[in-house]
Amino acid sequence: MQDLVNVSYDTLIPNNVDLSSDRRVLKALERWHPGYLKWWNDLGPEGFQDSLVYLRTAVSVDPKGWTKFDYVRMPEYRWGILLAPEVEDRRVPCGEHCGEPAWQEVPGEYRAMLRRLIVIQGDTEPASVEQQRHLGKTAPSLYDMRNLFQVNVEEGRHLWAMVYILHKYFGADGREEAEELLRRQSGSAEAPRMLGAFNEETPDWLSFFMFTCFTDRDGKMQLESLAQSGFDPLSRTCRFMLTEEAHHMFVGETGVGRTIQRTCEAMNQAGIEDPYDIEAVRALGVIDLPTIQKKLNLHYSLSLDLFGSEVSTNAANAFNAGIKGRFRESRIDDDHQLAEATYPVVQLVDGAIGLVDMPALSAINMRLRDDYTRDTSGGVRRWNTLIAKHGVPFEMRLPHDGFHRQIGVFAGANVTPAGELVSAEEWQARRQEWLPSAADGDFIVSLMQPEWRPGKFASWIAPPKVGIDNKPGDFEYVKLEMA
Ligand code: BYC
Repeated sequence: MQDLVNVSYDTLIPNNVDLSSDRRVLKALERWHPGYLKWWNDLGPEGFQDSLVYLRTAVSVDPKGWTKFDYVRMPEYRWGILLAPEVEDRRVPCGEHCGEPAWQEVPGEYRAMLRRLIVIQGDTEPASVEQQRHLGKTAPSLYDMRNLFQVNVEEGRHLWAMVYILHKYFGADGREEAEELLRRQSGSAEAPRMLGAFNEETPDWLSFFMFTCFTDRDGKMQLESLAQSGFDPLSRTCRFMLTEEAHHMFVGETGVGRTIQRTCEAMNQAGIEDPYDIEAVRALGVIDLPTIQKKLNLHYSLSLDLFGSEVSTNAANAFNAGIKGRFRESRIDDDHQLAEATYPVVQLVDGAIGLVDMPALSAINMRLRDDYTRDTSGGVRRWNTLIAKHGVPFEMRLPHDGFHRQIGVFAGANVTPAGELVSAEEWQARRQEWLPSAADGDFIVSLMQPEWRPGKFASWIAPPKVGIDNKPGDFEYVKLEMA
């Protein structure tokens, strides 16, 4: 019997699921592996595949010490299959089966629903790697380059996590779905990725930081919901993915924070007090705060779309079946069935935005989105503290939930970031006040000059407070020459 906490690294596919005694699944995964490597080489980080990168690899699922740092070439990264330890006597936490023993096999009646959720989750992981593949070339430091690659290899591992579940529990159609996950491509006209935000471009590093801050946080919320699943293998795999996800959001939040910090420092040094004096601020080689706010507006609104419609039968069915719970379901004090409960849902009524009480069961997506907004606002508060510390009169704000939406109640509505409904003409006329224009994009791209000397940072971003794995400031996180 294999050690189910520490990971076995003596097989081609490191794992803590005793793969060596599961010949069928091992074979299926070994057949999938070359296609995965081809995908990584073709659509993963462009260049740098021969560089030695200081990466963490999971060696255990013990939260106290699960990781090991070392120099690794990315194609040789040990992508493994790791499930959090089984919780003894775990029960279905919600819905009509609430309190029954959690399922160790796929319940037949929910097979299609489960497969769809797993495929959607799986689809986002390689999509983000594809979106970020050009960024290495313009990395503002070796520290940031390492963080990018760390995020990328772990998103690759999250794909493995979903593919394992598909192969192990979904037979021939699971294998087919696993192939499809390598076939679809972010931004492709013929076979795009499944969710909107994963077909957008990530043209610069500020977009990357916003993406890891806002879109990875949607990932966190969705994984938290799937970690509540009554289908235990899915719950366990998502629980471990969440351990890795925390670093991705750290990269995003501190990346935006360091960008803001550098802007404020440069303004202070030059004696510029007006944050809206955009030309003067840009002339300092930093990104002005109003443009950072526009990027925030874009990425936050794209990420809200990932929660689906506020009122959703799909979400109600998944909750009722016990295959997707609410955020921290097991800590909520109610009947976990939502038989009578209501939840306030945003609606457009008679040309105005209002809240209407709806059956809570149908408002599961709305509730998760509200939890997300709360979770997100902490980061924005920290950025504002930083700005205030520099004495710059500016505050970052999350835009209204109705701003710039494609999915749900607000799809197609003309809502300003402040939450006012305006005419389509007015919205279009003011669009460039709220969302990055082509010229804003060009300016940001013009700043994306690589800085690859150890310990040095590009003009527009401040160094981090501490290094990764407590390494000193001039640590060589990526060895660019072939070793
Ligand atoms: N784009 O009832 P509805 C991450 C479709 S991120 C396109 O409103 P439902 C990560 C929907 O599929 C987390 N289509 O929504 C982050 C449905 O179509 P069908 C990824 C959309 O089903 C960074 C129809 O509209 N994980 O991990 O309740 C880096 C009506 O659906 C969209 C998950 O999302 C959209 N935005 O909820 C790396 C978890 N929204 O089936 C990774 C799994 C809706 O009628 N997925 N539609 O043809 C789910 O839980 C749900 O499917 C959704 C949608 C939350 C996505």
